[in-house]
Amino acid sequence: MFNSKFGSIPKFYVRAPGRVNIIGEHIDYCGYSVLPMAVEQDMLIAVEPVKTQTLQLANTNPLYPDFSTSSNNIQIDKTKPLWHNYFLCGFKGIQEHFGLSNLTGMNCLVDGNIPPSSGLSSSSALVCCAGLVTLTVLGMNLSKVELAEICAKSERYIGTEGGGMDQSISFLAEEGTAKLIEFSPLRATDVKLPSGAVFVIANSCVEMNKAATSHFNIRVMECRLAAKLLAKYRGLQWGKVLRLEEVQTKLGVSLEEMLWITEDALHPEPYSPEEVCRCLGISLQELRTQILSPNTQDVPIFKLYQRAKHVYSEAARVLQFKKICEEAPDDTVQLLGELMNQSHASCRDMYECSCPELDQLVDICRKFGAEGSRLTGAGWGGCTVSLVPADKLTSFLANVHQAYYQRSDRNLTFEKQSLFATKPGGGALVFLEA
Ligand code: ADP
Ligand code: NG1
Repeated sequence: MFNSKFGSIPKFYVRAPGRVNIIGEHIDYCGYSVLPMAVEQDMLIAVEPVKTQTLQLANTNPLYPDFSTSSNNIQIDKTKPLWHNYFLCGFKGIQEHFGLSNLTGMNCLVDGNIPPSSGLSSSSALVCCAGLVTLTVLGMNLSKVELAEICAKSERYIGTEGGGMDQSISFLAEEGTAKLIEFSPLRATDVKLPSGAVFVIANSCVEMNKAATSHFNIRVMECRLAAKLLAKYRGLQWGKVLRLEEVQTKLGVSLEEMLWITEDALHPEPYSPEEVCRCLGISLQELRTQILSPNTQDVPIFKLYQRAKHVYSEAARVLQFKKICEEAPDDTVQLLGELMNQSHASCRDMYECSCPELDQLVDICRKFGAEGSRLTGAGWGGCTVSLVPADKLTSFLANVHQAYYQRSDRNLTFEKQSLFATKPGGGALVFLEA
């Protein structure tokens, strides 16, 4: 296909994987550690550097139209998350990092098999793959940590205020192990998953694009506001505080204590923008221009208590999960399953990032043998991840298939991509011709 598109052959190939987040949802952008693993599904880009300053992009999937632009004038339209804009995020991130204005052009063919808008990070895999493509064309070197940080920052050009989990695992993943990803400074530690159980991904087949809606950014802003109100309540300089983790670190208290402080400082009733302004002693104009993102300017209410409760309790669950994996007691699988179930309940009730289909799928997975099941990724659709004892895997897959995907009232096209067991995969790679 490369040959028929560009009349030449690729010089090298780059792949970057998607991921499944096992536990630690919506807390990376609050500064807290998360526990993902790379999946086998990935973005693969065939590349030919060219002498002209033109960037030509094509895709093996006809849903994603060809695109061409000058490599010296990269414009990313935040209002339309078209596929090529994700490529441009990675491209621009590397270009800016090296302060280059004159980049050579390239011909690229993209081939991806990560289900899009399903919580398995197809967007970040594309951004990371494009970043690594650009670095390779330039003949420059960066560490995996540097690449992950650049790509996490540059994916925000699409308009979403995400954390760094997806880009970090895409670069730092290693086959056979999940990773605890910690931030500031970014680092990844192996987490040995229990033998005797398997992680199974099931797609609810409800798609939710993070950049095309404001759901995701509203949550980021609610956490930001909660952090500021908590900091002010405890007499900290709240002006520069952006993340809930900063409040905990500045106070030097435990996550459990942060849950009590949240109970004292915030109320469960939603906050209007006017109330937030009164609490912080700022004007509506300041709230909008100095704190909120462009797509959350007119949000009528903010649920600060619920979001902070989710974040602090979820951060604690991640640490418990890792500890159980390390200590490996006899009932490891059951204990891990319980934490995953608690995580789902918190995402559903406190963070409100589930949806009826995800809740139903989680129930079906538990009914047919999962020790734990939860939504994974941003939510509002997308996939669940379930922990299934290995001896129950075959019956689990057959029963979930029948109960969720074969229901006559649902118009689902079941593909191999919809329900599958997964193992920790490796990270991004460059394949050079010998
Ligand atoms: P995710 O949770 O998978 O990261 P997003 O909604 O954030 O979901 O991003 C999905 C977007 O990523 C798609 O709408 C598309 O623009 C882009 N994308 C995903 N897969 C591909 C692909 N194979 N080729 C081109 N673009 C893709
Ligand atoms: P998805 O939508 O699953 O790729 C998003 C964010 C993550 C993280 C999760 C929720 C981006 C690129 N990704 O992931 O950073 O916040 O939601 O845990 O913004």
